[in-house]
Amino acid sequence: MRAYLELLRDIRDHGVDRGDRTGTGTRSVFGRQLRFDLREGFPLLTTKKIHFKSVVNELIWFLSGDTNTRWLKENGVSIWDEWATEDGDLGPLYGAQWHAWPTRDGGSINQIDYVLDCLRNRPESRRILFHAWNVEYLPDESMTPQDNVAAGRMALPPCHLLYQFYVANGALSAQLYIRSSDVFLGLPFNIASLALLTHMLAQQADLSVAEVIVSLGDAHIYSNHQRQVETQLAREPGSAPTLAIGRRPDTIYDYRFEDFSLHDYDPQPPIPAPVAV
Ligand code: DHF
Ligand code: TMP
Repeated sequence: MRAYLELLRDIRDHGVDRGDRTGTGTRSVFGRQLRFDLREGFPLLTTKKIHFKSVVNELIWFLSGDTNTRWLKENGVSIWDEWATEDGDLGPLYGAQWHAWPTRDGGSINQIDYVLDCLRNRPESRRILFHAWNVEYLPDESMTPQDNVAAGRMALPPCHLLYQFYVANGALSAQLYIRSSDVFLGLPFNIASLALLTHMLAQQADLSVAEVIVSLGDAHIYSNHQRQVETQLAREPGSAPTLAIGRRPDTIYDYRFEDFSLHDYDPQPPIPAPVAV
């Protein structure tokens, strides 16, 4: 995860100060790429403790097609609470678009099934991807997340948008485009989630794993994360943990938190930071 710490330093030292939608203020750079080799370990930050349970359960929740925070809450995850309605509703965001992209005839397309079909039957395809940027359901920027949900739109437009996969020598790689990246708070989750998804798809398609790559559009540090960034940069990274998956579920939709275990994850203490809503 040294590349992650270098990105924080790059933004701190070379970024441009800009206003943003939340009114918090950011320092940002545009267009960066980070690569992690999954054969060298699982890319989870060691310079602060990451709540791995939130990463796993959020991904299981996305894959199930769920867009209500109820199941997340029941499973100890609160990272989506600020954007949900009182009923826990978030509108048709990630889960809906991944699992059930709406079609003109009133049906839906499961993009995850499509990806698995490609990995199993056409691994050399250059079309193995899924996308969440469904323009018809994007929020109206002049409205609150909750009012957008009430109007049938997403609470927040997707940040991690486009997932593409590549198979060579029986090993799976993945690249994710993130249009807007909260580098201190969101990015460690996004990297870990991409790595986890790659391990799950590889297991389901009988492949080994290779690299994960994140490509960032607007990569920013919020002005109220500056102190936390300095704390983190003063810490020395430890070695990467490894991920073990305890069984092979029948389908990509049957994973549970208990199926995953991290070995040798010995992080430094958490660094709390406010999330810009
Ligand atoms: N908005 C903003 N401004 N930044 C985000 O990263 C973000 N992420 C969203 C939704 N909206 C967002 C969904 N993902 C946290 C992590 C990921 C996430 C939302 C929030 C977070 O608060 N992380 C804390 C504690 C996590 C926990 O204990 O479960 C952290 O310290 O990592
Ligand atoms: P925006 O829609 O104005 O770009 O605000 C979204 C914020 O959320 C932005 O700071 C990026 C951050 N974000 C992540 O970094 N990763 C995520 O997975 C999500 C959902 C949001």
